[in-house]
Amino acid sequence: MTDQSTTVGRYLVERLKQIGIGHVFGVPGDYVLTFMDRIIESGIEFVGTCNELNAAYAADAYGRVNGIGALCVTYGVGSFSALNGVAGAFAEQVPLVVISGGPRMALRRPSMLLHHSVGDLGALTKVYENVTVATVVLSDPAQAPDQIDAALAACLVQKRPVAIEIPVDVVDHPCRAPGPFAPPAPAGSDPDSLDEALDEIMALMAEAERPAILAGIELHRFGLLESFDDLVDKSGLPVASNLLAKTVISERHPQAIGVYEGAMSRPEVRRVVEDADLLLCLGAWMSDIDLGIYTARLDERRMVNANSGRVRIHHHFYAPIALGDLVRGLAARMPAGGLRHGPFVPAAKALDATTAIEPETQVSVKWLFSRVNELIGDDAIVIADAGDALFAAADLVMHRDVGFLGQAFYLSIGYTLPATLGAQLAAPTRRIMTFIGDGAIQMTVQEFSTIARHQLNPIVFVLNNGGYTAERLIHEGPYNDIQGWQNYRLPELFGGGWGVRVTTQGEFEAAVEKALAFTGGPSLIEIMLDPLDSSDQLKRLCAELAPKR
Ligand SMILES: Cc1ncc(C[n+]2csc(CCOP(=O)(O)OP(=O)(O)O)c2C)c(N)n1
Ligand SMILES: [Mg+2]
Repeated sequence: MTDQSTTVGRYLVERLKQIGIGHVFGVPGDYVLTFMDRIIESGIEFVGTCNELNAAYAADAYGRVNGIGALCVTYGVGSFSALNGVAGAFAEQVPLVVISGGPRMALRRPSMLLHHSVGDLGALTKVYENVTVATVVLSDPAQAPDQIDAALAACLVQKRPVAIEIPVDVVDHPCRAPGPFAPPAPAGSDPDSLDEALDEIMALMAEAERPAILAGIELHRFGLLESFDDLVDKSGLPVASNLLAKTVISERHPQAIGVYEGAMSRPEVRRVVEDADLLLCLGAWMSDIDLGIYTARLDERRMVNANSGRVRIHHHFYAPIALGDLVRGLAARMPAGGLRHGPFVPAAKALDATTAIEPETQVSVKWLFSRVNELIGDDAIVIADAGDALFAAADLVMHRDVGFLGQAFYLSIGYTLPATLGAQLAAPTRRIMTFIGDGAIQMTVQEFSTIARHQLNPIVFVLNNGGYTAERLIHEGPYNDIQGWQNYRLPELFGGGWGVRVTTQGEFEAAVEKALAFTGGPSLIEIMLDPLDSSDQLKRLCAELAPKR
């Protein structure tokens, strides 16, 4: 007789605990209520959000900080609502477990029209297959443990979302008990390919006069920050990062030069990266944003690119090569004293300036971020939304790794307010500062209430420039206007924290002083900006994106 000592629902929550899930975000529905009971009895905290899109964003940010995140929603209406958030996690390689309830197996017959479905019960799976690395329906309790383990392994190895649908009548069905969780072995390297690639890279590095490193997000996703730090220290080389990968290294590190994003970058960062006679790109993917909308002047003949399990040197490839093996291999081969390199300016030195405060002058974007740079503490996490906030935040100097979160590739506006909830629950002792536009906040504003409900104390800066400025600068039209909100009154409406509207630098100073001292709930500082004021980065980007006549 095979072991039947637990149930499918309990098996799944036990596995979630074993892989490090402490919170699950979601919204209930009749298809998922009994599974939610299993979550609650397990000791995992269920965090109710106002809608499922926000649950996905919150779980995504939780996953970026914690290493893995999870959401739990009802069938159809819940899963479809969450989809955009899951797609963002897929695009930016965030490990996320999407659990949904499902109709009873006993009712799944072609003639049945079941509520929350689109009619065809296969439709949801077909849609989710495009934004996950595994989508499973636990239709057979005997198979469910293996399906769960395989899906979670795919999530952990590939660092991308998986979807698990658990039908109502399967939740409490007996199944075998979970053993200890064996984390899946990371994808390995071919030893000969690795050796040869290391030899070739080291020979190129030894010849180069101005080598530099461009650091990408895979260093974070694959848990390589310590190994990378070691390589950076031993090499002595300047390090820039992509915007998505901002803070894979502390930006106070003496070799960290800041974010590279083509023409959007500061000129001194651009010079080091584009003039490098050998650019070692580690775990970096080059999205159009990372390339400053193709304004980047990077020459393949002077690049080594290691990502997605392979190494490309000029125009040839080595594979399979795990990024971790390459990073550790390079560190081990670095000559004592490091490599020769060209001149560079550390980000901390380039950007540390005292910002003059003129109490009566209106706050501008440039002034704001220069001032915020001085306010960032060691434990800060900055979360920046995909309007001007994201671009302006690129040049903040963050002290610690994992100090910056933003959807720098997928760019879905509204991500950051739910992300603030998720990140703060994953990192309760860190001070979160979130920068969100007046347009973006209208997308996901309800989650301010969940932040207040849990008495979390991030500081949310709402950049109110009277609409969609990023779009205005690309192409103006009446669609870029929005209904003006009194955002500073949200804490009053949602019953927690406090808010204030500021226009001048003096008002900003008073507000931020109060917010930094306040720990009883969220602070919301609404900053009134000129509609056409923007960061230098955005001005450069919009000039590139404007329709060419
Ligand atoms: C979900 C989603 N819808 C639409 C867009 C297109 N979009 C990009 S930026 C932007 C305007 C954002 O406005 P706001 O948050 O006020 O920031 P601002 O541009 O004013 O800095 C829009 C609508 C998007 N990126 N994501
Ligand atoms: Mg705006």
